[in-house]
Order: sequence, then C-alpha cells, then structure tokens
Amino acid sequence: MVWIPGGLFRMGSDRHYREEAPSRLVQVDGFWMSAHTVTNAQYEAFVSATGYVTVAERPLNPADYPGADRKLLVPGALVFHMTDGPVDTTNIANWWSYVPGASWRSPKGPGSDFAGRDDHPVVHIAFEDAVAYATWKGLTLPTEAEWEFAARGGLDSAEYVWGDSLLIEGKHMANTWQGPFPWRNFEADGYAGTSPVGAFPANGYGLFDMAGNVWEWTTDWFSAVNPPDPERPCCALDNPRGPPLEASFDTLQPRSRIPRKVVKGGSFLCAPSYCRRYRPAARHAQMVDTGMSHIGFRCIKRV
Ligand SMILES: [Ca+2]
Repeated sequence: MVWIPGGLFRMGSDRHYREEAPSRLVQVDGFWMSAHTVTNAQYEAFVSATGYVTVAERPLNPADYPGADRKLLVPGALVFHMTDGPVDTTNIANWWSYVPGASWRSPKGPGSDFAGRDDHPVVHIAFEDAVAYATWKGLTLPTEAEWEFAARGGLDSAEYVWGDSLLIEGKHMANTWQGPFPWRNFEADGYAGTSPVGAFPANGYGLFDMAGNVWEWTTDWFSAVNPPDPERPCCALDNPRGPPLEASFDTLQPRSRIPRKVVKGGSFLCAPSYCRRYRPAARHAQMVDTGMSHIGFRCIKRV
C-alpha cells in the first residue's frame, strides 16, 4: 500500500458531465491505499480461505426484483459483448447481456475462466463482495472523496490523473477504448479487455490504474446532485461521506429498490466517442448487487 497524504483539493469538475459539478473544496485526512486493484489471484486466495460465495453466484430473491422476468432470476452477471456494427448508444442492452453462470471465476459465463489473467483485476464484484474481501484483509473501501483525492496524485484540478492531455508523447496512459464504441476497438493502448494491474504508469502517489481498466467501488451512496462549493478553504467539506441511501435510487426505474453506490475511474470500455469517464472527477451510479465485466475495487486503511 502507498501513503496518501491527505489535504485540501477541488473535487468534481465543471467542465464535463453534470453529475460531476460543482467543483468544490474538500478536505480529506491521510490514509493508506493499495497501489493496484484487487487481482483475480488475490480474490481467489480470499475465496479459498473463507469459502465466500459472491452475489453473482447466489440465488436471487424475486421480491427484490418486482416485475422482472423469472427466467432471468438465476445467478449470473452482466457480460460485455462487442456488436457487429454501429448501434443505438442510448440503449446499454445493445452491448450488455445478463449471462447465467457468469461470475468472477467464469467472467464470460459457464466454461470461461481467468486462466492467464491472475494479475488482472477481479471483475463481476458486487459491493458486498468487495466489502467482504476488504474486511478479511483488515481493510476498508474508500469514500468517493478519498478515492478522487488519491486519483489526482497531487495534480489539483487536472483533467486526467497524469495531467491535462489524454495522451503523453502519443502514448496512452490508461486502458480505455479507442475507436467507435461498441463495435470497433483499435486497441491502440494494447488491450481490448482488462489489462494486468500496473501495466500503465503510476500517478503522482504511486497508484496504478486510477483511470481506465476497471471501475472501482466507493462507499458513498450516489446522488447526481453534489454539495455546493464553500469557496473559502476554512469551510471546505471535511471528509465527506456522501448522501443518505434514499438519495441513490434510480428515478428512471422507480420500481427498483436496489440502492446505488458511486463507482470511480472509468474502465476499458470508456471511449472518447461515448463515455469520457477516464477522469478523476468522473463518477457513475452502480446498483450494489450488480457485478459487471468492468467493475472491480481496491482497498484502503485509515489511520
Ligand atoms: Ca484498451
């Protein structure tokens, strides 16, 4: 783990998606953070030691999913698939499929495994799966503010975790998507799917993959509305913990009672043409029960 010194910083951004604004002064205390996301090998060690069964591997309770097709209420996870050609990018069902039997062990469904990818981030991890691992290690998960402070690596208000240009001397600094999403991936960064942890340069604090590769869970409940900027350093929000759970329900799916946490960092599926969320200010709402091909996590330890 590496030491994140803590301090005052500008959280969020006024230059991109609405849910990142307003940019505001926030203070966080110092903490220790894992240099990379939890890998398949690390998660396997946890499961071997404890017998833990992830959410994606457990039977589903129909009461939690009113109106859902019962045929779909079987253990599984959302798996990404490329399309044959351009599709309507407002409909994520064009490239996400619920695959029965998909889980961290079988990332593409029955018959698949993570052979040769021991050092890639574990994926298809629901929020409580991440918490279970962290607890076993005597660690915890970061708040959104802690995660974003760490991701910035000391570059306050920069667009990216490495500075203000997407490429540095023509080189990709993170595992994202190049080409028209979701049907052509030019792999200019070297990877179509996840990459081994640490394949790209570390940020200013020595943390790897704080942009791209996989989204990372934080402990904050999601709200698209953020606190106002206090403007004066004396009044900065002190170690914010996010809004209450009730704020996190998806208003576009009023029947859903699955609350949503903030995930950060973007993933190998973030493309300039579709989703510019490989930035430290970027954020996304993720239902706590939903494992996906592009969601992992890392741990912290507070002092
Ligand atoms: Ca890539």
